[in-house]
Amino acid sequence: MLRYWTAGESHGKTLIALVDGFPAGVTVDTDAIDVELKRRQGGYGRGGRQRIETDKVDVRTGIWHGVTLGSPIALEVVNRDYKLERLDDLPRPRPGHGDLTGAMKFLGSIRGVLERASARETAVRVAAGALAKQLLAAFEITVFGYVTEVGGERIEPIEGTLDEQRSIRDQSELYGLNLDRDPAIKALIDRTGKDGDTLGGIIEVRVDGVPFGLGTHAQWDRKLDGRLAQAVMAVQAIKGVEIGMGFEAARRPGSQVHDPIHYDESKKDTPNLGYTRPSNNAGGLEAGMTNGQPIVIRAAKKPISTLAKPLESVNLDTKEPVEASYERSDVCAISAASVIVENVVAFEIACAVVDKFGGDSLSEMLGRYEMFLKMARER
Ligand code: EPS
Repeated sequence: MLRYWTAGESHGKTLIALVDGFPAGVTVDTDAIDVELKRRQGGYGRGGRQRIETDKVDVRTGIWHGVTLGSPIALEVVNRDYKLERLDDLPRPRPGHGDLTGAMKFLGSIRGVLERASARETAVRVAAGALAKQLLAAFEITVFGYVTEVGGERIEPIEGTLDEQRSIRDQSELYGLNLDRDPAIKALIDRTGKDGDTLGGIIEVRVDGVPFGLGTHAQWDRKLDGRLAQAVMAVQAIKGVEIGMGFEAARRPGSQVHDPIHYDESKKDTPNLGYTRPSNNAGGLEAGMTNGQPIVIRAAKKPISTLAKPLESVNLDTKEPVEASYERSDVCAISAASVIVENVVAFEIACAVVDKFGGDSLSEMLGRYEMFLKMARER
């Protein structure tokens, strides 16, 4: 069973992800993890913190000569802006953050909760996901995330191969797939920032190369759609998750929702084993299991809750009305969120691959994977 936990506060000494159950024999490329960390720090509309930090991963345990051992892997990203001991409590809770809820739940300070609730923690979730991608690469599974909406403005993705789309995304300061839309949306982010306000948006993640049978229908907590929804919803500020056609499927008759099943002998050596579908409204998942089609998952992110022009709040000591506190923050972090969601999805897919083809080492897993494909083709 592959899993991970994180530790660390936004302005604490360090951030750590502890990855357990990762198979032996995977060559770890830390530069590739750092590329993802850098992408997470970027995107148009980010705040001053990203000029202080240069996030880099340090693989502290679980590798030898650059190869995983099958033992727990501790990933560390050190905070340059370590100042937690010098920070005071926050007096006035910000609507939308964990300030009020956390202070009540823990009968304590706001600072003690906000430091852990901050999206800074996602740096090590990205590190864990980027490590998981290196396992998925051995199975030729790719995970690709991009922004499709910012503050209600659509970025209609331009069609193309994965390489073409990746090249567009990596040129876009918004991490979208339509460079023509960027100037207007960047101007919107600028105007919003000047007004002391913030913006959210929508992210889409596509997983290609997925074989049949990841996840299972047999028990509710092992259905892969449920697992993915939990991982994505658990990213800071995500308020909605859709798979495939998502909410739109509720508005249509079944004949316009379900993907017909065809067979194309020439595709039998691909992950769909020849079972092609003219549409993919299911988003690659039926009965909690992958169906050989790409997984498509969308996430809705609310705007950052720290507003330079603060909302109404209450002083927790006097109960008097006050303006919410303001601390340095971002105007729009949707691009960063696309990197985070991409990587948490990658980790969940890697968990499902380990569940299905699990072994102690990558070579054993690959052997089982080949055997499964052969048996499924012959079924
Ligand atoms: C973040 C670092 C934080 C914020 C942001 C995400 O840095 P600081 O609080 O020092 O400015 O920019 O955190 C939040 C959005 C939040 O709500 O706490 C990061 O590295 O992603």
